Amino acid sequence: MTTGQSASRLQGSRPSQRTLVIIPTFNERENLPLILDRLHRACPDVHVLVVDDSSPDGTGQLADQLAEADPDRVHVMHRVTKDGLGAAYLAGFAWGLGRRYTVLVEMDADGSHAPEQLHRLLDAVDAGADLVIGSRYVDGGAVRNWPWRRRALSKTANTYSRLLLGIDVHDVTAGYRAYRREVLETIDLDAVDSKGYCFQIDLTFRTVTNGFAVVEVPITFTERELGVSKMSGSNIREALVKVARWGIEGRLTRGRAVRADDLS
Ligand SMILES: Nc1nc2c(ncn2[C@@H]2O[C@H](COP(=O)(O)OP(=O)(O)OP(=O)(O)O)[C@@H](O)[C@H]2O)c(=O)[nH]1
Ligand SMILES: [Mg+2]
Repeated sequence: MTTGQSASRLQGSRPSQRTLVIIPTFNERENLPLILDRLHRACPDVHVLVVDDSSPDGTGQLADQLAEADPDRVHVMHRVTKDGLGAAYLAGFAWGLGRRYTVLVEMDADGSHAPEQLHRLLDAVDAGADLVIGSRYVDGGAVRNWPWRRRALSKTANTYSRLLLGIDVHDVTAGYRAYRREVLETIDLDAVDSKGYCFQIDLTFRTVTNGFAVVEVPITFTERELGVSKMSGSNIREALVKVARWGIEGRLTRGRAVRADDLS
């Protein structure tokens, strides 16, 4: 008898054939139609889940209209209160894992994560990576239109996290990522309570310590042109305190972070 896995290998199927792109939104009315249009032009086969936290600007209702126009590919989750990026992604992961998606992607609504570069992440998953990070800080990666203060904050956060956690990932705070479903099924998502961009560090650390292969592929990150940032001082404090705690607890079983070329 043929197992499911060997059957899919025989048919030559790739994990990225069933990809869900999760887009959390809070007040992204101007950006949402643009990003969905770009995404489906670049990758017509991916499905999207918009996770909206009752945006006062009506992003949730607009998402419903977009889903009505494209019911197979566009889905919407409405949450009652604004509860941070981390909680929105956790809800989105649960939705995707409850369905048959094999790759779950994180993407911002504000255009910072170019849908035209999504294929780089998906190709690396298909080549065997468990988590692919769209990285600003590997060769070929770039940041466009960021003021020096944002650059400095991001670089400092990455150096701080790398040193304290002892993980060999160059862009640990990056929010453009693709997870193979097995990663999210394995790591203890119920224990994750990081809200802001610390969520990305938290999940990277858990992925690495569980021994999964993390690959960074270069992307060009572009500062948002429309709408306002939700980055706050409390986000930064949360990351500082938690990363220090994880580092000090020394609960590191060091996993292996590899670059794309290590897999080939
Ligand atoms: N559902 C939900 N989405 C959120 C929340 N906070 C931020 N987002 C979304 O998460 C994505 C990233 O948020 P941004 O405000 O761009 O934060 P950032 O990218 O860290 O900051 P910038 O660099 O200033 O853009 C965007 O799509 C936001 O709309 C939240 O509390 N709930
Ligand atoms: Mg942003």
